[in-house]
Formats: sequence, C-alpha cells, structure tokens
Amino acid sequence: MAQTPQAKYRKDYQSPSHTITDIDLTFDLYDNQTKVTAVSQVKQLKDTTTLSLEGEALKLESIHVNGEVWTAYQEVEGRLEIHQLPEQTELTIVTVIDPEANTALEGLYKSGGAFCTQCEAEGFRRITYYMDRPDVLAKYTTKVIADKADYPFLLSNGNRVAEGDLDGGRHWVQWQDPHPKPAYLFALVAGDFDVLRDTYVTKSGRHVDLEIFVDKGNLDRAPHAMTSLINSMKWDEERFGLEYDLDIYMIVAVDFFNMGAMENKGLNIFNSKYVLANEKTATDTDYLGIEAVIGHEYFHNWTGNRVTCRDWFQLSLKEGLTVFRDQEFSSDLGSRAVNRINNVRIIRGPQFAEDASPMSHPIRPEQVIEMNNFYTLTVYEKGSEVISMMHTLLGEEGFQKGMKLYFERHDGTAATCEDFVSAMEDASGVELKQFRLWYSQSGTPTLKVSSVYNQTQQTYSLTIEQSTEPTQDQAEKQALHIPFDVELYKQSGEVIELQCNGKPVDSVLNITEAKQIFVFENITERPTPSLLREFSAPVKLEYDYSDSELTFLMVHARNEFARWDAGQMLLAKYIRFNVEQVQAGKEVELSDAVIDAFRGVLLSQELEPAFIAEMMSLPSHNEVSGWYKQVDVDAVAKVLKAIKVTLAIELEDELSALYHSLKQQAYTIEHAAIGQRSLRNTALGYLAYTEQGNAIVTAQYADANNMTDTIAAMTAANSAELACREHLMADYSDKWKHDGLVMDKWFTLQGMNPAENVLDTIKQAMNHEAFSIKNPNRTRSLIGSFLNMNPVRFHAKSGEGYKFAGEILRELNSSNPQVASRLIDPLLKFRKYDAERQAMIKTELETLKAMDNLANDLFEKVTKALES
Ligand code: B3K
Ligand code: ZN
Repeated sequence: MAQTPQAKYRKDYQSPSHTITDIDLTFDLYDNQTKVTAVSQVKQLKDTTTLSLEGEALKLESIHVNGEVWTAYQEVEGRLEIHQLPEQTELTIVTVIDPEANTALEGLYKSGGAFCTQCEAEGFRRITYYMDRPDVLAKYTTKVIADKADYPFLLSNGNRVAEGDLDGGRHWVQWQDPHPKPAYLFALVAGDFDVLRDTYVTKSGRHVDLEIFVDKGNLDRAPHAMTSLINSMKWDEERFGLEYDLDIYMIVAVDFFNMGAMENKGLNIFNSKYVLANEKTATDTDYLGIEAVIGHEYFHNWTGNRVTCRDWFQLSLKEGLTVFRDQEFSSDLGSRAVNRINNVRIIRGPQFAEDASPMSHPIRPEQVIEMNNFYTLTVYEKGSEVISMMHTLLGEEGFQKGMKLYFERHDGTAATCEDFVSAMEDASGVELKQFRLWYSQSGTPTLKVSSVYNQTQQTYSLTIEQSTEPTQDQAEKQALHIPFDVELYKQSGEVIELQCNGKPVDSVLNITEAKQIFVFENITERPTPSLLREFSAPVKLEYDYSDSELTFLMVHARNEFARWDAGQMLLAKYIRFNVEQVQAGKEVELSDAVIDAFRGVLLSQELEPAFIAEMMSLPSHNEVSGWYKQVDVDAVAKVLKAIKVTLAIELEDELSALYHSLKQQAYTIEHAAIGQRSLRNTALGYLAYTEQGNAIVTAQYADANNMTDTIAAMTAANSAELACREHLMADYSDKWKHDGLVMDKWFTLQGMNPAENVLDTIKQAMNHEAFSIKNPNRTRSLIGSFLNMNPVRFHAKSGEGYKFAGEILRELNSSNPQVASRLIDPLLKFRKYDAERQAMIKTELETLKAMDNLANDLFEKVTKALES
C-alpha cells in the first residue's frame, strides 16, 4: 500500500478557513474525457491565504484567479493547495475526468447508457477540486452539455433556467438551485429516458412538477413510485407541517448504484430496485420498500438538505432522524405493528451483531478512516431508535415542538447532533442530559429484570439492572437513560393501573442507574409483566419468563407488538434449549404447549393476517447467532429447521385450511391484500416441509398471477429443497433472463440454496447472461445472499466458502471498494466461530491486508477485525 490510511477524529473538527458562496459548473460530457469547469466565489474566513481543496482521480487543466492564470499552487496526494489567494476571489478550475472508467460508482460515472453522479459522502472531489465538506454551503448553477441524440435529458439540481443547441449535434441545459447546499447534494444526470409526470400542489399552493425518469420501456413500472412520492409529500405536511420548497422534484432510476437511493436537492437518484415495480416484476416487499425509500429521500429535503450535517461524524443527525420519519410514514400508512416488528428484527439481528463486532461504534462515531464505511445499521437504525426514545420521552406534542425549534434555529445551516438534542430539550422542558450518552456510547445495553410479589403488602417490585459489555472501540461503559415501557396483567387479562408511592405512574419507567427497584402498590394478585413494550429502547432484555407467562402474553397483551414479542421469547427459550440438546447428541423437542400456542395464533379470528404471519415467523439464523459468543452454525441451523418441520407437521391441517381460504383472485397492493398474501405464503413456507410440499408449491408457481406468489413458491422450494426446485428456477430464468432487476430474486435464491454443491451453482450463475460483477445489485443478490443468508454452506468446514469470498473481495477491492466493504461484514465476525474456521477466515483477511492496492474501505475493516 502506498501510505497507511489515517483516521480522522470527531474531536479534531475545525471550521473551514474559507467558504464558497456560489459555484458555477459547466460539464462538457464525453465518455472518457469530460471537461469540468468550476467557477467558485471564494471568501476567506480565517487568517490564511492558502485554500486547500480536496480532489481525487482528477486531471488538472488550469487554474485562474479573478481571471488571471494562477501558478501559486501545489497538487499533493488527494488535495490541491492554492496559495496567496486574495480575500474575496473568483476561482476557476478546469479538470478532466473519465466517467466511463469509473467502476467505483462514486463521483460522475456511467450507468448503462446514462451519465449520473453520486457525491455523498466524499464523491464531489472526484468531479472537481473543491471544499468537499458538508459545512460549506454554496448556491449552484450547472450547465450540462452533451450529444443531443444520446442524451436528450440533461438534469441537475434546482430549476431549469436556460437551454440551447450547439454545433455537432450537441445541446445544453442550465440549472439553478436557489438553496445553498453542500457538495454532497450535487447531482447531474444525462440520458435518454421515459418520463412519468404528475403535479403536486402544496398546502400553501405551490405547484410542483413531479418527474420520474426510467429506462425506456419501463414506464409501466413507475406509477407506484409516483404514488409513494405524492403520499410522502402529503404526509410530511400533515404530520410534520413540512412543505416542499422548489417547483420541480425529479427522481431518476439507474441500474448501477452502490446503495438504495440519494437525496440530492430536487434531483434524487435511485437504484432502480427502489423505483420500478409492477405486479408481474415486483413482490409486496419490493412495493413496501419503494414506498419507504421514496419517503426517506423525500423527507431528507428537510432533515438533511435544509438542515444538513456540520461534519460527517454527525451523520446520524440526518439519517437517524430521517429513518425515524420514514418508519413513522410507513406505520401511518400501513400496519404499525408489522412495521415495528420488522424494524425491531433489524436491530436485534444485524444491528446488535454490529455492536458486538470489530466495527462497533456509537451512533455518532468518534473516528473514521473511510466515511462510506459508516453508513451503518448503527448510524441509521439505532440512530432512529434513539430519536424514537426521545419521542417516547417527550410525547408527540413535545417532539413536534422540538422539531419546530430545531428548524427555527438551524434552517439553511450545517448542524450537529448536539444542536438537535438541545432543541428537543429546550422546546419540551424534558431534561436529556444523561440521555445524550446514547450518542457517544457504543454497544448494546442489557437490562436484567427480576420481580417479587408480596402478597401481604400487595406490592409487586421490579428490580432492573443495566449493563453494557465493553466493545472493541470502547472499554468503559456508563449507565444510560433508558425509557422502559411496562404493563402488568391480572390473570383475567385485565391491565393493572400502575401506582408507586400512592400516586398513579406512567407505563414508561425512567431507568437511569445501574440498579433500580420499582415498587408497585395495590397489586391484588401475582401479575404477569409485559416488559420493554414496543421495544421502547434498543437493549437486550433478560427476564426469566415461564412458558405459561409467555403463552398468556401471546393472547392477552393488549398491544400486538407485545404479543409477537412474547411468541419470539417463547421460541427463543426452545431454540436455546434445543441447541444444547443437539450439541449433546439428542433430538430436538418442542412442548405441546408451544405447539398449541401457535395453533391458537393460526386459528385466531381477531388478529390481522399480516400480524399472524409475523407471529409465525421464526427468528433468523443470524439473529440466533447473535445470542451466542461462540456460535455452533450447524446446530443452530438444525434446530431452526427441526422446529419449522415440527410446527409444519403438527399444524398441517390448520395451515392447509388457512392456505386455501386465503386464495385471492385479483392482485391489489392494498395493505389488507398484502397481509393476506403474506400469511398465505407463510403457510406455504411451512407446508413445503410436509408431504404435500412438492405438489402445493408446484401448483402455486403455476397459478401465480403476481411476483409475490411466484417468489414465495420458489423460496419455499429452495428452503425445503423440493424436487420441483430446478424446474421452477429454470422456468423463471427462461422468462426473465433479459431483466437483471427481476433476475436478482433468482440470483438471491441461488446464493441461499442450502444444497451441498451451492458453490458450483453460484459459479455457474456468475456466467448467466444477466449477471455482471460490475453491477452492485447483481453482486449483492448472488454473492451477498451466500455470505449473509446461507450460513451452513458459507461456513462449510472445507473452507471453500471463505476462499470464494476472499477471491470476490480481492476483485471488488479494485473495481468497487464500497461494494466490497459491505460484503466483507460476515468475515469480520470470525471470532464467533470455532478455532479451525477462525483460522481459515483469518487467512483470507490477512491475504486482503497484504494487497498493495487495498482500498481504505477494506483497510479500515480488515485491520479492525485483525486487531480484535
Ligand atoms: N444519504 C444516502 C446514502 C449515501 C451513502 C454514501 N455511501 C442515502 C440515504 O440515506 O438516504
Ligand atoms: Zn438517508
């Protein structure tokens, strides 16, 4: 490696020496030689005449200062230093870049036939030399020049202000964005598209043109994205009082994109996965994902764009808050319980795993080598949980007051997490001093709870102890302020009014110390406690529930989340117990009471189908793995499968009846219909393990009139290794081989295939005409699913899974380090496996570390893992 990459520290933040108030950009687009002219108005802020600009992979053509050729500059690794600069300057820099060679998909690159950009976090420096930091906010004017036939649409941020034709078949369009913004929100697109158009009138009467650009021929897959956008705009007005602030909102769908989507001001660029959907090509999950991501990017217009981040350590300021907002949006539009369950699954599974990994970091990281490595579940999802806890502590009214004050104080500026918490505190009067620790402390807290019922005194006490284990980045942990939501139930199912010291108390207890005892009075019988309701804090709960208490809560808890959670705790007890059984060479056992409890769920007349489906879903292998310091991959898989098979066989009649009763005629994406399909397909997933499995799955595949049912059949065939699997896979590939996005579902199933020879199948799939390792969606589908969702085969004792991962990572390190860096995560947790596996994974990590062109992205993760 050329130079050991250096970490940056949050504590070292320095405000900028200069600022740029306006920038005028001209792009003369060519595949390999795009000329970028940047004319910046630079203003000196501190006592230095040297301006330091970031830049990577740029060819510098010229520098002018106030129109004169400038020679007082120096190009150093990753930067350009311009000396002797006057206090107020017009700085003109011309650079040349090569979009076609840009396989990292950061900066300006080509996706299929179109030019597009991705500048967050630090991609603008691959376009021109600039103060590429979020606290420099400038007004942008952008002129895009390109061939008119190939690129009829030339787009950038803001409003279109001028256009014209040029000689040689070229044309130009000029855009102006009135809102000052940091460079990471800059965007440019040039291409030929089909456009779906609509309009939205904001509550104050502004007419907004809505335009969604998709590849030619895909117009019939854009309406759901448009509906989602309109719903988002309306929801943000109604729930948060926030209105859109430009006359046009554009979304462009591209096939080559490193993540989900990007909130560039007025010109969102999306991974086509989060735009394109119709019933033939997309599953219900895809539809809901599109709604959530369209919402997320739209909500960033206020939480991210109008108020941006002072520095990248503050990323959760915009991401945690915007995830919270998109989750509220999805919950207001659909089922709150189902949304909560799915979000909690992410926290308890992969987020807790991240906390326990070498990459552990607080939601506001203290040190970073490669910023792209910190777009994590911790910053996003745990960040959202932290916002959600504030919402719990302040209530909706207090929280909205806080948001209002936050915008009053910080609109148009770059702010910090501290600014946000202060606004919440000042507006509501709720003290958040200790609460702030959630921003600086990493790791997952554990709440150990025990209870005592005193019949004579009629009291019930809960003793709550909190602790957080040391993490790799932070040895010492302190007590956090944890909102702990509790309810007590009588045997009749009646909720007991909580009362302490003679006064009624709220169900949300404030845990602030290492150990606290809460004594509830007037408790006339031994109650059943419902603890950590709604998952009121991102913590692990330990309480010694009996089976009968859990089956009681599954029926009587008055909120759905608590019912589901009780079911999960019951399953968890049996999974843990059976893992030990299997390790001792014994058979997997499930009690009749457990089977009956799930029978009761299936037969329930009052529960929503979507919710029953969630109740019936077992925790994933990954989630279960997280319960152990050292995980026995094969034993966990064996237990999960055995429980599934046992429930399938024991409940076959009920599952069958449900399955047949839930058949729908026409496809609609109304929430009730989605819920019914979800339950029917959950039943199918079980039935696949019974004798009728092959027949019922084959029939569903043949009859399906929508992608949800098709994929459910294929998934069931895949997991249960049914005889029909090969035929279904071949038929699907035949039908969809020309459509990469639709083929991603097929690639995912190939990666997850439990068969012993899965690696051969995967290597064959890499030669499929729809596959390209250059396309992040394809790579994530095929390779990512193998690494993350096929634990038994990936961790095969032979070590071939690890070797394969190593090869792919070495290749991606050169072509697309961001994608490589996402893929490597399962390898970082190598300490969780037995000595032999550890050694084999370590070899792969060491081979990577020894590469001389190792990208910062992988360098940061590999070195942390090897230090663990
Ligand atoms: N802000 C972008 C993520 C950028 C990731 C950069 N590696 C999308 C989002 O969170 O909305
Ligand atoms: Zn975001």
